[in-house]
Amino acid sequence: MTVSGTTFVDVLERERFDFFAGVPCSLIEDAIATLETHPRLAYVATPREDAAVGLAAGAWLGGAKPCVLMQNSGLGTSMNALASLSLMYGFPALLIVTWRGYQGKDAPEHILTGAISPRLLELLGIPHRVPTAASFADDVAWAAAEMDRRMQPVAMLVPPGVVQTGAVHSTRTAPRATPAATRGAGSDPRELRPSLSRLAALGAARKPLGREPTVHANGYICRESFSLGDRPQNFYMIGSMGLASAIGLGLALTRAETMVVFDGDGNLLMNLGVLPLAAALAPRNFVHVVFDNEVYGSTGNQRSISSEVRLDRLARAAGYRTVTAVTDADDIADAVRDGVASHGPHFVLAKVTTEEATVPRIPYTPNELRDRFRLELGGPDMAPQTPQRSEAARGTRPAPRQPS
Ligand SMILES: Cc1ncc(C[n+]2csc(CCOP(=O)(O)OP(=O)(O)O)c2C)c(N)n1
Repeated sequence: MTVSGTTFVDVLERERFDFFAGVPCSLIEDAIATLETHPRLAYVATPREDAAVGLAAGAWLGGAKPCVLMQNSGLGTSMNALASLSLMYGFPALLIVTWRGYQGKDAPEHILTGAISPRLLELLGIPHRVPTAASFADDVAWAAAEMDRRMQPVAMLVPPGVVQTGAVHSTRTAPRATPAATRGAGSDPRELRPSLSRLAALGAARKPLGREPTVHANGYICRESFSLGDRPQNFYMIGSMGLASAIGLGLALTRAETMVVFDGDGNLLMNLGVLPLAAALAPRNFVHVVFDNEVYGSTGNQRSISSEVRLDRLARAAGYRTVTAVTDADDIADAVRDGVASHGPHFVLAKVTTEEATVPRIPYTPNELRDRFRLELGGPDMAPQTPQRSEAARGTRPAPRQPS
């Protein structure tokens, strides 16, 4: 027995929750898909989980009864917002936290967080229950009463298998009411119409690459790229959503060769501050490619706000040296080729469809991924190379750390 996405939302509505915000997790994809198309309730897709905690505080002040939906990885992201906002002021909210890494069984990136999730909530002083499908409605009723009684957030730590998945695909199948690029403040009347799948776009972006180290954002970007052919210069992130660009930037600042990042729209939005950071530091050897399908594809195609906002315009405003927005295989390959061959930082927005290939998981352990990538860069004893930096960045950056 599982709680269907519809029942999940009905139970929350019965307890008068009327404001929903968060970052998706595949364990509750049906519940989010139900919320996305709900006639009365709104779901706000926030770039990060702590932003959802902030929105919930504002919504409560505004008279709403807020619910924040997140994966337990997002609990880490939200620590400060919970401690110095929700708990300090006393803002009630229901936190629906999915429990990846439950009982130590999951992909490597979830194991540690899974093991400490209940303790993290205890340390914060956030009461929580672990619902079963049978107890779900009672547990929501308890949480709703408890958060108002205590005037603080209360959590439900939801293990896999409690909420049904795979039965509702709102964004995947629902046509848009209006074309993405005609809506929202950052829209462009000359719409970028994606025709390529992410897999095809990855293939095009990889074509001009030789030995350039390439950091891949987590989720299907890694897996689809791996399926096109593994290379030791590929660093696959199997966790740490949002940080591929920061890792690439760290590499570009400490090495001479061109560093490529294959990012996703959800990943970039989670760490949007990297755009002004890259522009301000201005490493010449940084090529930032974003495969923008306007959804969180890896967790079930929940819509991301990049359907409303042009990420290339944000990069241009931030000050990347070149910014290109492309939809076609040849244009993607050309943009990456030009990026590798000329001084950056470069930003390439590749608009892609939501199509997803059936591809295997990355077969390497995190340590294997780390070691083979570092070996490819010259091994554990490698000396730092003189990085190519812009004039603007000179003098603002500490010297590269000596290897220990
Ligand atoms: C902090 C955190 N929150 C949520 C997740 C769950 N998660 C894994 S991949 C992913 C979607 C990534 O979206 P995007 O970068 O747009 O790439 P796509 O899958 O669409 O290609 C999400 C939400 C996570 N891993 N970490």
